[in-house]
Amino acid sequence: MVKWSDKERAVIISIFAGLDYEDIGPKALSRCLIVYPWTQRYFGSFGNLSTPAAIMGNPKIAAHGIKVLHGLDRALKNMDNIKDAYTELSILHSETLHVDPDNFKLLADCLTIVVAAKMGCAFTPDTQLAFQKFLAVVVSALGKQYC
Ligand code: HEG
Repeated sequence: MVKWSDKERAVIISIFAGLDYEDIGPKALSRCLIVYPWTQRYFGSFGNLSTPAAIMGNPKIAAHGIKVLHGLDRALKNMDNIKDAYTELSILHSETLHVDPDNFKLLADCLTIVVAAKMGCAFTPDTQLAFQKFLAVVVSALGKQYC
């Protein structure tokens, strides 16, 4: 089981408390689709993804980015059992959506960059440490039901 220090818990809770899901979610997902274009293959039914501008202006991508961020609330509320909290979502991504689990890390990295850009100087190394640890646990949990 993952251990969290009081400081890590406090940092993670405070990052999410200050997060504008409607801004950060779309930015993180669209960055992932632009920087790692092969991730677009899962969003074939989402309409125009032909240019970075099209991706950033695509309302379905924006809505899905918000949904993904809300998917992280589950980890936030279950920090001591993130693995079990993601069983269903891991099965969905594996068996139904067939998302390559390597992509979870790519999206997590894009989210880190977007959050860092938003927080500026407040995104200290300690903050980065806690946030990346949190995302690494989520990424691992989402990959758990793949075999
Ligand atoms: Mg996934 C659906 C969360 C990475 C592709 N994703 C979903 C849903 C959630 C979610 C909450 C909705 C599930 C439902 O309707 O029951 N996704 C989620 C998280 C992360 C992640 C928390 C990683 C941090 N997803 C991810 C990645 C891809 C992907 C990297 C592809 C590159 N997700 C994907 C697709 C769907 C979901 C294609 C279905 C979208 C739809 O058809 O509406």
